[in-house]
Amino acid sequence: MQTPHIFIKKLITLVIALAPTGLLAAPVITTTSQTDSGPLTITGSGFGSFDGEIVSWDDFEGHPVGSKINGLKPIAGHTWSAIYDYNGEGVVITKTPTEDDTGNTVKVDWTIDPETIRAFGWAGKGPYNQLYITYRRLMTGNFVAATANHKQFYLYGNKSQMPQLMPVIPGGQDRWGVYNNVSTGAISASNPNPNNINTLGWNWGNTNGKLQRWEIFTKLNNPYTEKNGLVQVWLDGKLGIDNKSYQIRTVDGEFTDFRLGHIAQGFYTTARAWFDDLYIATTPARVEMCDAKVYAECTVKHIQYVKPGDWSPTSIKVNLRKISAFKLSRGVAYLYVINSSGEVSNAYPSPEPLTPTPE
Ligand SMILES: [Ca+2]
Repeated sequence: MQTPHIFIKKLITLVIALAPTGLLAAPVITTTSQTDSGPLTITGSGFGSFDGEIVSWDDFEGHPVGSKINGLKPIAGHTWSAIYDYNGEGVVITKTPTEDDTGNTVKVDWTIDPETIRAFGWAGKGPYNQLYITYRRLMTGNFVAATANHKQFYLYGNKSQMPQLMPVIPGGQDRWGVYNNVSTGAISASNPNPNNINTLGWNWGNTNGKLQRWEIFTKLNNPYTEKNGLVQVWLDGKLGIDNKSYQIRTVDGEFTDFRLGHIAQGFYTTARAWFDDLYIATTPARVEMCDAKVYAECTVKHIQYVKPGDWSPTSIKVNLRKISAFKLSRGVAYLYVINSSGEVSNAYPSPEPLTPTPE
């Protein structure tokens, strides 16, 4: 005969064992605190460990306007380089070309030293089997769906340059998808969406000339023969591509190169793009500030850079950034903690007053 407290202990153990791990791990923000001009401390539970490394973070404010990208050191991660060792004026630091935003950005300009492929990032790193990639992008140019082939970035791998992955408007189409450069692209009953075309109507027309936040999370299929790879894309906070059964790779390789800007085939004589707040990590764990109380309804959303050493399961230290973006809109913003499993916390109102930090 068991004594009641032993029975209860066993019952609790059983309940914990049966509960989905995700439920137990969900992050909760309980409070924030801040001393004068110091970092904000976010306190709560379920933040977990950071569980990865930041391989790129740059807001480009530390680089003088006019600097060529080659050799610039980001705030965190790999030194920037241009593809094909390009060292001309086609990839340089410029001011953001919009009135409602300030600061420095990277301009990729295919029209200078005209070339179909112009891009920057890093090569020969990792290898990586999982990456969360985000940036703000503004692109212009005379894209023509019938003739143009445009890719925002390229991930290359270490097995004869495979695996690969790229946000793409496939040739002859005008809607954004994500492609591994392996599939035939042919639409069939068993493969109705081979290019992972988005479900929210993102096309050249409604992404051209706008400064927008792109987010891509990918996890390679494992083993490489299985169709269990992950590809998710958010544009201004909205999830428009969500494939959890993609065979990204067909070889036993992983990603080693990242090149942002990339191909503007068919319109390279007019194509220009500006990129800012470029962040890449091997974990989706991060802090976001956004304009909505429901995370999936965020439209203005800015990543809050956290050094991995400032992240613990119950507390995160962060210097808030891009606060002015929310002051200009509704004056209210919400903090979110996303853990390394991609689970999103409750919305926590931004601390008052919204103190802008130098940017
Ligand atoms: Ca910037």
